[in-house]
Amino acid sequence: MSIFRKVTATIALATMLAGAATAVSAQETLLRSSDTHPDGYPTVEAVKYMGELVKERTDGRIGIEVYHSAQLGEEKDTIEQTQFGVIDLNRVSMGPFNNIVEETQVVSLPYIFRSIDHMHKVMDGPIGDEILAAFEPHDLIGLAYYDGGARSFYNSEKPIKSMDDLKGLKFRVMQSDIFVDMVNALGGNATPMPYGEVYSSIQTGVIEGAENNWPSFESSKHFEVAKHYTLDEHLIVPEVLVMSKKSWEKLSPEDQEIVRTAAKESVTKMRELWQAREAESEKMVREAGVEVVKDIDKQPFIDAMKPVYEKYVTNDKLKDLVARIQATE
Ligand code: GTR
Repeated sequence: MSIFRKVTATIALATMLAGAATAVSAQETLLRSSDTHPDGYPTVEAVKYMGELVKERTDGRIGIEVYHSAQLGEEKDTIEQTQFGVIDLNRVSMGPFNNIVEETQVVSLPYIFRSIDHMHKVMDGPIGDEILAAFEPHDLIGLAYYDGGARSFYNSEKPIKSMDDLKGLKFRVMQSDIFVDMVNALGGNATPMPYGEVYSSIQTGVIEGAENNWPSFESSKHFEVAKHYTLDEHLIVPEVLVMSKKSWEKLSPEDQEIVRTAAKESVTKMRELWQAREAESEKMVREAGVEVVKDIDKQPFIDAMKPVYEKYVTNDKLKDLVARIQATE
């Protein structure tokens, strides 16, 4: 997006949201939360649940309205709007934060986590807290982490059974340089683009595929145009719920505590919903005739990531984080 279009979009969004931002009645504050996913998706439902908790605990003074289905824009743009305070809350993947909050690069590295359990142990502990705190200098308050499963490649052309099969195929990645280098290091060609453009780009042959987890592969309907899914699980990127620092500072310390606690409590709910949705999505996608390659030797993929680590894990802070994540049992 050009600067001019971005500014225009920001003004348009601010105008659209003005009024909704604050007063339903003189006392009520309605926080607007953005999500790229459709209604019913685990992240959307988890933030709604958090909203119920907040409403209950503030006797109806503060509520949350979730704008799902990318109604407020694509992730990269909504992050900027959240920094500006035009959007109050935002549920996003850590990937699009990579070029803003350096620490998020570490958890976006391919194969940094050995399993979902490993990711939970790290993000639920002091390392997770440290990364949440790293958002604040960038005008954002990190509230909680949600699950994003494991991301794997899918494409319209052929089953991928080894790294060789990725050669020459063009894959969409989230807008972060790490993912571009990741795909290139595996022998494919990477094209960063917003999530909302992926379906038509595969359909029209601009790209051959993309990569994502089961629920997103299903809910985005990408499986209709990409019939080959290989569970190489190259990324386990946590998702994060952030609040605009501007909106945060309008709340009293007591209300901040209520919001933070409710966000943390919504995590358990999210994980339950996520597990159920993963199973449902897998079933739906398999029934739609997608060919799934499950047994793939991941070692060559892991080995190929060495240059990506070398390029991004450059300073002492990031080296230390990587070492501590790897040492977490
Ligand atoms: C999903 C994630 C979204 C978005 C999307 C994408 O798994 O939940 O936040 O990042 O992937 O690929 O753009």
